[in-house]
Amino acid sequence: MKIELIQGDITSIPCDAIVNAANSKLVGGGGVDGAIHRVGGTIIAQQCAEIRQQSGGCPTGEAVYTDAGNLPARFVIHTVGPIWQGGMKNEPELLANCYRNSLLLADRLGVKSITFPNISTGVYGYPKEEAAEIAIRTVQEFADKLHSIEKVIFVCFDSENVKIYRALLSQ
Ligand code: AR6
Repeated sequence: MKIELIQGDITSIPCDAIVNAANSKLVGGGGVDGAIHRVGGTIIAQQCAEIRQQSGGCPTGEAVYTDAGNLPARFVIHTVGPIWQGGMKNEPELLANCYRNSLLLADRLGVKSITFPNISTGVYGYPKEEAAEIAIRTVQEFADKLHSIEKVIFVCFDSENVKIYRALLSQ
């Protein structure tokens, strides 16, 4: 399995599955979530509403999926990162769960390539360096347990995250 790093807008990068940093009600919002709903179109919100009706939404650390609408992908995997509250509220485990559960779900869907944003590092306030270490470590730990996934792409929007990921991935 290959790990790549790209700086840019996750909605413009073709892949099989795009991971969204959603909220637990799956109601859409700002940041990457807003961009994914805007570009993907209303089908994503419609399917999120169905999930909400069936199961109430998506708990922190879990992952669900919808179609990708007009995005250059087959699926959107919606995962919910933890809100940073100082680090003593299980945030590291919950953030690792986001990456783990998104990978497992994507693998079950037969996904070959998957793009991840820097979950929780925007509105949810997770420190970027710590979040990047968890993201990379969790993906690397799972590499040999996955069957269909051939490529994981970390998509960094801001230059601070790009620098952090570049340094960690070159170690
Ligand atoms: N492509 C890739 N990354 C992006 C994009 C984009 N188009 N736009 C922003 N980012 P955030 P969170 C980066 O706030 O912290 C939403 O309202 C951004 O630079 O999108 O998990 C949801 O509905 C940052 O590094 O997600 C939730 O309520 C990263 O994406 C809440 O925000 C995550 O920032 C989730 O907060």
